Parts: sequence; C-alpha cells; structure tokens
Amino acid sequence: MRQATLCLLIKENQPEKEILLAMKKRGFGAGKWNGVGGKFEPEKGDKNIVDTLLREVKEEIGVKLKEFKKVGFLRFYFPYKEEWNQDVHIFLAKSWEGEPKESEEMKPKWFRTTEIPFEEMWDDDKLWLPKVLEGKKLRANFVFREGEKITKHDIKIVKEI
Ligand code: 6U4
Repeated sequence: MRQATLCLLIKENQPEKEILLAMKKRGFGAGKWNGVGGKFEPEKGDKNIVDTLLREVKEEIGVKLKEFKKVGFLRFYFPYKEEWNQDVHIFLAKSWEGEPKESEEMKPKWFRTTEIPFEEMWDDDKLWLPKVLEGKKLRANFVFREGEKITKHDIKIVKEI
C-alpha cells in the first residue's frame, strides 16, 4: 500500500485554536482544502515517514517543522481506482520556522477550528478531524465509491499510535 503523510499546523490562539489548511491546486484531491503532505518517496531521500512529513511540508508551504506528533493512521480504499489506495499518517504540528506560503501545489490559509470548510474537503475529514482536534489519537479505515463519497468506515480511538 502506498504510504503518505498529512500534517495539520495548529496555532493555540485564545479563545479559539486555528488550523492551517491548504487548497490543493493540482493532482490528487485538487480543488479541496486539505492538510499538507504527500507520498513517501525514497528517490527523494525519504528513509522513513517522518522524512516524508518534513520534506512535504517544506516543499508545499515552505516551513520547517519543529514540534510535531503523530496522531492518526488512516487507510483509504478506492475499489474503483485501486492505484489511489493509501495509508495516510496524520501529524499535528505546534511549532515551525518560517511563515506558510503558497507554492505551485498548494495555497495555505488559516481557519478557526469552528469554521473548518468540511464541505470543500475530503468526505472523511469531518469524521476524524474533530476527534484529532480534541486531542484523541485514532486508527481508521475508509472505503470510497465513485464521486469520492464514503460507503463504509470504522474509527478506533487508541492510546498510542
Ligand atoms: P505529487 O503531485 O506527485 O507531488 P504528492 O504531494 O507526493 O504528489 P499526493 O498529492 O498524491 O502526493 O498526496 C496525497 C495527499 O492527500 C496526502 O497528503 C494524503 C492526502 N490524502 C489522500 N487521501 C485522503 C483522504 N481521503 N482524505 C484526506 N487526505 C487524503 O484528508
């Protein structure tokens, strides 16, 4: 199964947290607000999934992560397009160097966590992202049908990921 990362930058503002989402401008998930990330690519020097996390965040929004933690492992099945099947490792980041900026691939924007645009995101995001923002860690499976809608899913809250 192809391995990929997804990173959510979080600003712990009071009274409300903010989350960085990015509009995917091309390729897989184009036209959706998404976390920042991409595929594990040994040919780009990735030895493990944290290498992928750091490389993709730098490539796509130009920041260097400092503090981050893994909070989820999601497995996506696309029975009508199996080459899209992938495991996605979810990370939250709370400190970084530099300001997020637009790249060829993504246009970043801060959202209040009460104003996340779930209708313009992957169908699964509304099912797991609120739990991650509450501090939970999770493992989940999602099965999609054509039109990128979910037909089946399960989510397990876990202590360690
Ligand atoms: P290129 O264009 O080859 O550089 P790359 O950025 O390496 O691509 P891409 O765009 O295929 O990889 O990465 C897919 C991204 O989409 C990863 O960050 C994981 C994320 N992703 C995949 N399925 C998802 C889903 N159902 N819900 C979600 N994010 C998903 O929220």
